[in-house]
Order: sequence, then structure tokens, then C-alpha cells
Amino acid sequence: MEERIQKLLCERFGRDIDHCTKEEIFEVLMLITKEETSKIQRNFGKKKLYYISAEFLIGKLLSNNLINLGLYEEVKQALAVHGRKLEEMEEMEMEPSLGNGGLGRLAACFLDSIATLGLFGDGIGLNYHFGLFRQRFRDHKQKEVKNPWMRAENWTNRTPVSFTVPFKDFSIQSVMYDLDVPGYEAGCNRLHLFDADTVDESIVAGDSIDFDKHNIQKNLTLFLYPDDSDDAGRMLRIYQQYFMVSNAAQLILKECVDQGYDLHKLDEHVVIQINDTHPSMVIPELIRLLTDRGFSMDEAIDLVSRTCAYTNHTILAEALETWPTSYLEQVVPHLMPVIQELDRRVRKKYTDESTYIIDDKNHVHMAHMDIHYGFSVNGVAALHTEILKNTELSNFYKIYPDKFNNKTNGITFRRWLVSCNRELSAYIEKLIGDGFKKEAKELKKLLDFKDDKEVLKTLGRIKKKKKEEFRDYLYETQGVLTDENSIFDVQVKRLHEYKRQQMNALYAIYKYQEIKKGHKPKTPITMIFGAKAAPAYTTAKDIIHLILCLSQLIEDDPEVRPYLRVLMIENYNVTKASKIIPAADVSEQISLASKEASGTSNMKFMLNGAVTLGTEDGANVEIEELVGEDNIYIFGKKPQEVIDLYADGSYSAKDIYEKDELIHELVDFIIGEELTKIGDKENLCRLHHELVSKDWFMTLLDTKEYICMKERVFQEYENQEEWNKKALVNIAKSGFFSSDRTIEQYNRDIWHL
Ligand code: GL7
Repeated sequence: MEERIQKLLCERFGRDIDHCTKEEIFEVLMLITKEETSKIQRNFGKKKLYYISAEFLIGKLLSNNLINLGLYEEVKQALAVHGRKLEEMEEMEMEPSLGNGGLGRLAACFLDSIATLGLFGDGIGLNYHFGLFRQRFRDHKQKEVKNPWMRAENWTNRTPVSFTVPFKDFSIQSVMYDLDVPGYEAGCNRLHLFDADTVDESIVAGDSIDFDKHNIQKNLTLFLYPDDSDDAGRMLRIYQQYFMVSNAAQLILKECVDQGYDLHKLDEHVVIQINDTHPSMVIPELIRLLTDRGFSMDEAIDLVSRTCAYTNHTILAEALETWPTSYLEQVVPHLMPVIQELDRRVRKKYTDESTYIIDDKNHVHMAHMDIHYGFSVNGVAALHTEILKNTELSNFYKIYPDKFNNKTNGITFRRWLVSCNRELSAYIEKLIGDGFKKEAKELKKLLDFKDDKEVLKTLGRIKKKKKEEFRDYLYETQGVLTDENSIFDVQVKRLHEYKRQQMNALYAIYKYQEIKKGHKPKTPITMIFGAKAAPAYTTAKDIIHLILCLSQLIEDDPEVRPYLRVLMIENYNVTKASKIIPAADVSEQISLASKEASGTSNMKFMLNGAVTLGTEDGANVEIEELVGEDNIYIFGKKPQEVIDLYADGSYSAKDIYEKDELIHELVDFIIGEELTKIGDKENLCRLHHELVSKDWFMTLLDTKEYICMKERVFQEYENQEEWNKKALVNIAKSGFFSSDRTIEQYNRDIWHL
């Protein structure tokens, strides 16, 4: 390996390893990894899965691909001979910016597991040049800047595959870029990312995320989720979605024809997983393409319905996409006759208007199309699927009880343990062997060491080491110094009111005031946040402002600072997740019960020995079933209570605010002198008003119980042996959340590859 690295460095840069920069070495390692991947046997079969998704949050690839190829140690040693560290080269890699949150990261974990299980399946998405914005903090506020992550030398390869994608007034020629996805000690699949040569990065002004929304040829694949607060922005999203699925549909038919398959048996050779509603137009597009090839409408609809399966990732109404027919007419008029035909057939068969595809306001409901014309509908955690069946999609469940099924999310342990926490992984291997990397349930064997004091101590030492590493990382990247001897209490996820970062901020206010009164915690507490807010989501941005102001207030206060810190990680992404999750003691999963479909960071924290403080929501419910109530902290109103509160409209934040002295005080602190002299009064008042008069996600409902439970968590942390035992049980029981298990279930129940 050493020779090979040297040879390539000399060829490309004319220097040997001792004289090359980290960037140069990284580039050569990437090339070697790509070459090794290209040698692996491709997965193959007579039926193929196409996983279509607007997001693939794949994260950095070097170390993960080396691990999957079994080359990590070899490369590490080859570099070590020259006193160079693989970790330093990893830092040179740019994180691809192709996703937003859990939904995109899930798609990436799935690709890893599909390849690892030897299943024949590729991903299809878009090659966003600037992806999701990069977050900067200025004046205690979020500022969005563009995120140019692509380099001349990339993980992706340009292919000769190209399709013509027709829009109303013009068409765009696509280019397909491919990224190899090697499984763990197994075969290989691909992620196909479509792009267009006409796209022009120079139309984005400077560092900003502003560009001409009307120039589709030039802007089509610049950004993931471009601002949709105006018509042009919404239209651009339709252009993007159609571009993605038209390419997908054309690729699928081409691959079938190339294989010599009979398209009349499409469903025997192809299964399409529609990841949320962004790819839903693949249904009418495939029907259109088949009828163009002479298929009758009846047969085309029947075939496509037996080929497509839909995953629902949220019950938030705002996220269940609907598009006005007038928009679709302007972008893809050729799809409208098909969509109208699909709607006509639904109307003919069913009387329940709430299930129609086109409603009386002429909006097309993408999820309705998926449910009527797909053969499977799945939720992403047990509770979520039950809510879909009984509440959110109950009218559909009545019609199609057999289509509904649950597939509880999972994560790949190769990235979220083996790669991001090599120390813990190595120690587990020492205790129970390395079988857990392929058979995650083997982690259960750790329970044998539950009462082994040495083992518990070692777990504590590893956690401490990861905290030190995070301390150094945060200092290098943000100039903030943390105390590794404090409790790391972590909430990292997209910023949204339903996730209730604002409730966590109210706790910070509570604790600040307690310390001011002289009630100091035994062990200092470091509250760590990481979150991006959608650029047009005002309340979310105001919450970030509150957190950053609190952070400043405490930093400036020598009385409080030794006992409490509030830190916010700038530009939270996969790379930063892989540093903070192994260092966490407490995992904050405090969404309003019934609103978080699953959550997946909860699984990553558990796997790394953090203990969950959470509500009865999403996959928290399944975590609790596995670890038992002694090893998790659950608080707050139950899902059904919350659903009932929404149904009868009886929740009133104002009532709580007016009647409860403590809550009143905490909420008013937001507009008090301490914070308004640091922050922006307008933003803080707006947030205060939002909390007191609306509080749509019922923050104040659970705040007191949350504070009590969190106090208990910190108290129990003091008994380190007991705490480490909880950590051990969490790790041991996390095997269920391997995405290998999830994918096995998708394949067994839906894909049948
Ligand atoms: C999400 C859910 O909010 C999250 O709970 C879930 O874990 C994830 C993957 O299934 O999907 N839905 C969604 O729209 N985003 C999510 O992360 C962005």
C-alpha cells in the first residue's frame, strides 16, 4: 500500500509522501479507494430496486469506504510509516452537501445496508452544486451562505448516460454522475446523481444563496430546497422534482430494455421506493412513458402500481406536498392528463372526497397519488405507522388495510460506531468479538459484563476520551473551549418548533437562575446544540437567536460559567455529528409526542452509550421497550393526549403562562434586560409572543415535567458506576436499530429482490 501511495503521489504531484500536502495525500487516497471499489463484484439479480430520493446525506466517504473495503488499517499503517495520520487526511475531505436531516441521512444508511446485504439496488437523486446552505453565526444569528462542496477530483464519475427531459417551453439534456457504494466486506451498488451541463454556478451572487429563480437552465441543480416562499421558488422545486423522476423513469426503462426484459413484466424486474413525496411524479411519468410506447392506459397504470412503493416520513401537514394544478400546467403540462386520469379513476371508485388526488381547490395531493397507485405504504417507526393508520391517513387505511406496514428506521453501525468511535468499537470487539459489525444483534453479548466494574470503568474512560477529542475539535473549529469533566447534554437535529429546542432553552434559563440563587450543580453541565433553520422559517431562526444570546450571557458571567455552558455547534452536519455523538452523555429527544416520525439520532446516541432523555415519541418508544424504564428517562404528555388536545383545540399556552409562576418567569426572561442587551429585541419579543400566544407545538405543556426529569438525570449521573451500566445496556440493546435489519424487512415485505 505504501508503495502504491508513493507511486501515485509522484505521478500526480512529482513529490513523495514526505513532501506532499494533506490535500494531495487525501486526493491520492480517494483515487486508490475508487479504484479498489471498482474492482468489487457488483450486486446483480433479475429484479432491481431503485431508491429515489431528493436527498442523500452521505457524509464524508474516505474512512467509511476504507472500512467497508477492509483497507482502513493497511492505509493507516502505510501513512504512519511516514509519521502521517489518516485522521488528518480525512479532515481534508469536503462533506457532500446533498441532504438536510434524518430523511436524507436515512437514505445514505440504506445504501450502505443494501450493498452490504448483497441486494441489487441503486439510489437516484440530484447532483446539487451548492446543496443545502452552510450556516454561519453573525451577531448571534444564523446567516446562510452557499456551500461549494464539489472539487475537480470527486467521488463521482461522469457517465455517458444522458436523457432529454421535456418541460413546457424547453427541454434539458441531463448528465448522469455515478458514485460507487461499496458494502461492508461485500458487493457494490451505485448512487446515480443527475445534473445538467447548462447549470451555471456563476449566477449565484458572491457568498450568498441568492440567484435568478426564473432561469431554469442555469439554476436547476444549484441548491437543495431552494427558497419556496414565492411562486418562482415553488415552481423551481417542481422543475427539480420532475427532472429527477423523468431521468429515473427513463433510466429504469432503458436498463430493462438493455437487459432484454419484457416491459409488460416491469413489476417482475423493477421495484421503486418513493422516499417521501418529492419523487411522487415518477408514477405519472412512468405511465406516460409506457403509454408512449403503445401500452394501454389500463395496463400502464396496473404495471406502475405494482412497481411503486411509498415511504411516509412525517405527519406534519406542512410537509405533505400539494401542488396547484396551475403550477404543474406551467412546468409539466404533459403530465396533467395522466394525473387527471388517475384522479378520475379514484373518484369513480371511492366516495370519500378526502382521498381524491385533485381537491376542490385544484391542488394535487402527492401522497394520495402514492397511496392509490403504489402497492405499499410504510411508516418509519411503530408509533408513527399506528398514527398514520388510525389518524393521519385513516381514510386510506380503511380502503387499503393491506398496503400499510411499518419499517422502523435504522442506522449503519459501520459509520455510527466503527468509524466514528474506533475506541469503543475496538473495546467491544475485545469483549465479544467482531461479529457485531455484520450481525448487530450480537451486541447483546455485552450484557454479560453488566456487573463487571472494570468494564464499566473502561466505558467511562472511553467516553472521557471522546469528550476530550470533541473539546479539541470545537476549539480548533470554533475557538470555544469546553470542559471535558462536565456532563455533555446534547440536542443536535434540524431546528423545528416540534422538536422543541425552545423547551431546552427554557431549561437553560431555569438553571441559570438557580445557579444565580446559589444552587450549583455538583458536576458542571455543558448544554450543546447543533441545528440549521430553514432560511424562511422565522420562529426557528428566532430560537437560534435565543440560544446564542443565552450562550453569550453565560460566557460573560463568571458566577455561572464554571457550572453551566450553552454552546451551539456552527453548521451542524454529518461530520460534526460523528464528533459530538460519541462524546455525549445525555441524548435530548424531546419532540412533542406524536410529531417526530422516528428520529434517528436517538439511535446513534444510544449506540454510543448516551442515555436518552425524551418524550414518548417516534423510535424513543421502541428504545424504551428495549432498554427498560431504568435505562431511559421518559417524560411529558402521551401521544394520544396530544392528538386529543389538537382535536378539541383546548390547549392554551396563555393559560399556562398566566397561571404558572415559574413558567411565566422563564418565558419572560426571553424579553428581560439580560438578554435584550445582548440580542435583538425585535427577534426576542417575536419569539416571546409566539410562545405565549400560539405555541403550536405545546412547549409550555411539558416544560415543568421536563425540568424535573432533567434534574433527576443530572443527579443520577453522579453515580458513575450506575450511569455506565445504563450506557452499557443502551449499547447492548441497540442492535435492533441497525439499518441492516431495516433493509432485510424492506426486502422481505416489500421489495422481494
Ligand atoms: C423525517 C422525520 O422528521 C424523522 O423523524 C425521521 O427519522 C426521518 C427519517 O425517516 O424523516 N421526515 C422528514 O421530512 N425529515 C426527517 O428527518 C426531514
